[in-house]
Amino acid sequence: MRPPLIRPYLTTLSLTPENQETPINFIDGGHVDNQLFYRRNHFSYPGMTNVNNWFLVNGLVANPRWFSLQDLRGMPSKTFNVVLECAGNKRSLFEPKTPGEQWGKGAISQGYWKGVPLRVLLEQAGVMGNAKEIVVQGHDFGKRTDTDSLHSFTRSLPIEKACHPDTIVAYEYNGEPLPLKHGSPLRLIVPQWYAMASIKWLRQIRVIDFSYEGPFHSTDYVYYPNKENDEGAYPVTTMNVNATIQQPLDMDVKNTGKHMIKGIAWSGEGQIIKVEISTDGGRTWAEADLIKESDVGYGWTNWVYEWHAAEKGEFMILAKATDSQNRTQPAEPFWNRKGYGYNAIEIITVKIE
Ligand SMILES: Nc1nc2c(c(=O)[nH]1)N[C@H]1C(S)=C(S)[C@@H](COP(=O)(O)O)O[C@H]1N2
Ligand SMILES: [Mo]
Repeated sequence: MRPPLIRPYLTTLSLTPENQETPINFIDGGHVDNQLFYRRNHFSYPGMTNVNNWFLVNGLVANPRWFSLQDLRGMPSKTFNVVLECAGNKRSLFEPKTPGEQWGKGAISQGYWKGVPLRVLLEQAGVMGNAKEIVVQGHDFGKRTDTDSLHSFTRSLPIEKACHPDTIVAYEYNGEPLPLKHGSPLRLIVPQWYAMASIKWLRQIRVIDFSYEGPFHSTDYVYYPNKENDEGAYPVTTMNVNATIQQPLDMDVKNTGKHMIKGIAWSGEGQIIKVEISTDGGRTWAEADLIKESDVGYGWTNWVYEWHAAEKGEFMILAKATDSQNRTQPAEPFWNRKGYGYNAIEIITVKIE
């Protein structure tokens, strides 16, 4: 008899809109199955009969035009392993706490995205020399708690990032058409940026020569260092260098002997070059083995460290990643009012008996 199929599932934060996190402790290897990919939505899903198989490129372009799914399928494509991390990943770890979805460590996933470079589409539309930003709109819309009017999920991207050769309009995930919940039929994938930039259900891209302002751009996804005022605010863009311990689990109880400590590390700038582990609360550190992926994509790096637990007691295990820009995880998180970009050194506790 076959053993029953037992597998992890998503953790629910809210249902309408749907916000659920990946069981990150139980993700093995490189590519998250679409069923286990975290889901982050600001509104109800757009009615699929309203979502067209095409989107409009207009604004400062010589030839405003539509691009259909069929058009894109006929063009040269790129496929990358890209990690998407919500800017609110690990928000629940902030002290004092910050309002918003109380994500644990699972607002992150990755897999193979296939699509056409946005710059090719912008070139075909004849983007003009004075272009400064592109304003990207999704099909989903609704009310926000801070206004009565309806808003769509709309944000802008600097023209340089829009024209980066690896910013793509994706139509496949892990070799299948994009899942409905992850932006079908077409979504933007912006490697290295927090995932609010990777807009789902593409409806329109407008090229502009000024600084766009909108609630999902200049109210949300902004770091506000102060609780009481907006001084020193600046936009959320690239992912911070970060690491998560997948195994063992926090507060696990183990026997003395050998234990594999494993996890993931990622960064929005450059590559992960080092993950250091401490099994004595940060007094001493040793390097974990990095497991190199064959493709140089924009994915996370898996790592392992063999721990010889000789003595009994409670042990604080720390993980600290460093990237090729020499950015490393801080001991203290950078607290900000909306709780974005948490990347303090990862800590769990394990009891050995
Ligand atoms: N149209 C649209 N795009 C969106 C969002 C959204 O609510 N609407 N959420 C953004 C945010 S904040 C994140 S973290 C990712 C989540 O992508 P996923 O649901 O495919 O995991 O999508 C981004 N793109
Ligand atoms: Mo997000």
